[in-house]
Amino acid sequence: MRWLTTTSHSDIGMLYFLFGFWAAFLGTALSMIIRIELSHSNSMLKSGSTYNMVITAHALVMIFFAIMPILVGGFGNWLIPSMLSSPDMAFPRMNNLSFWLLPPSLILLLTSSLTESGCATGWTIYPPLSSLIGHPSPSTDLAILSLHIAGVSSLLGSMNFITTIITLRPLGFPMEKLSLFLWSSLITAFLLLLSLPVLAGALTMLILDRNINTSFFDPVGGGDPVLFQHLFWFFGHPEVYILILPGFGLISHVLADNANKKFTFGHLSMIYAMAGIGGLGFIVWAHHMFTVGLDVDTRAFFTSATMIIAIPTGIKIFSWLATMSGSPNNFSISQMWAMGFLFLFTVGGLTGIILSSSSLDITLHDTYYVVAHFHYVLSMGAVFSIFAGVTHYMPLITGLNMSMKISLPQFLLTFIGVNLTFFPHHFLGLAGMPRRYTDYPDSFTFWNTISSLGSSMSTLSLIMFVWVLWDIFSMKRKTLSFIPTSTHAEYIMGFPPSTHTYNEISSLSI
Ligand code: HAS
Ligand code: CU
Repeated sequence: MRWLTTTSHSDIGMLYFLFGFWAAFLGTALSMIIRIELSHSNSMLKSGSTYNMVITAHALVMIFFAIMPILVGGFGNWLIPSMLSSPDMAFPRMNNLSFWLLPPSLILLLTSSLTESGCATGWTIYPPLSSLIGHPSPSTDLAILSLHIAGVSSLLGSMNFITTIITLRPLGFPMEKLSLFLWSSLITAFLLLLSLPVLAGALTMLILDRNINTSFFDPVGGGDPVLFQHLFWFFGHPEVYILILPGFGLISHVLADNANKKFTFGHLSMIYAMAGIGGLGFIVWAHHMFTVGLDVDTRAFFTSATMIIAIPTGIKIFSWLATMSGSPNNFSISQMWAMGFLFLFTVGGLTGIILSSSSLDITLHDTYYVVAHFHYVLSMGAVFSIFAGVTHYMPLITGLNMSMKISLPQFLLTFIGVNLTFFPHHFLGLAGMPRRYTDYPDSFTFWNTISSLGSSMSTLSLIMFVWVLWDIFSMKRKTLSFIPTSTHAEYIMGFPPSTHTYNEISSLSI
């Protein structure tokens, strides 16, 4: 029962971790269905719609129930109060509510998949496919309600994060000296706060179109389906930066700690770079819509605005490299994950730049090239940053050390697995293989088989991670003390521990 009512940030952080890891397994199981289906030509699944139901569930589970809960909820709750030296979050009870909205939301999504033929719209839920005409069963309504609830959970969390970071700093502590994970969480929270209401608006209009005969997205009644795409991507593009920014924060700490430095190279420019990525993230959404018939000036604008994001991102990549140079590094397991992140995220970022060119995107849109791009930035960017964070902060969270003997092969297996899975997608995309189909011409068989082989390796590596965890808890190699150099506010600045008292904190809570 304690778990239901807890207001402690570390308990809630642990709940987020457990929930997120469970969902990651679910998402991986769904991805195995996808890769088994695509391991050879011809179809094993009953229909293309069943296949699309699986890819929809895979994407939504991974984005909303695995990566966001782990990176924002789990690491946010563990690290924000400890980096601020404050005893808890600003609104501890609201924190509890944020977490407990997630299980009902996930249950709604799973119920949706089990209802009639499921919601086969893709995570983008474009009408008219998601309208009554494309999806008459209530499964789509259930999926929309699930997203609504997950959105409320994230909105409550983001208000809590913003209030905590701004108001619970040690007295007089300058904002620009806050650690980079705090900054990444603050900017992520603002992105959530500004983008989620737009998604909620679009979802509400869709549910009204489906149920009470409005026609926001139906041309027959004067509506426009392209309006949905604008609203969705006004949320959707900032969302992809929501998925990666907390990972950026973690990578900064892992690299600085392993290089025995107090700060990441260019601390202030790293803050501006993250703010720049967050801000620009709001004016590039139509790069997902180059094929809907935008006029040439609009396409020129969205191409240029998107390309400019390479600048702040480049500042981050080169500052991380500079952080590593100049002092002996501790090549720990967390450093391996962080270095893997640097290389693979850059590969994914560069294919993003290629896609941002509207002329190239006309042919590449909705092909496997896009699938390759976003898995390099997500499965290898966001996921590697999670592993870097988990392996780095394991001693802080559990007081126990990890064994390099098992975790190094686990890292190598993942590294080889994900690259074998997703690198061939570039070739398939360039050859014209479209997304969201169950079958393909025989000439695409070779790279698809390699990709399915790679995905079996990365699934094995996830199972191996359970062994890593088992080893940690059964061997009980205790750490004597663990104060990562870049983690504690007072340690960095020589500030006394937080001057806030517990009473002040609880008077803030709702
Ligand atoms: Fe993306 C589609 C463009 C970053 C996630 N992206 C997606 C989708 C997802 C996603 C999930 O313009 C698919 C959505 C769907 O279901 O349809 N993306 C970019 C660009 C960046 C970018 C320009 N994406 C991300 C991140 C994600 C993510 C981060 C999640 C974690 N993305 C696109 C476009 C599409 C797209 C198109 C639509 C495609 C379509 O047709 O559907 C940038 O933020 C990346 C910046 C990073 C780098 C690497 C490091 C920088 C260095 C500095 C030097 C580089 C320079 C560039 C100066 C650029 C090292 C030189 C250029 C050369 C070619 C050498
Ligand atoms: Cu985008």
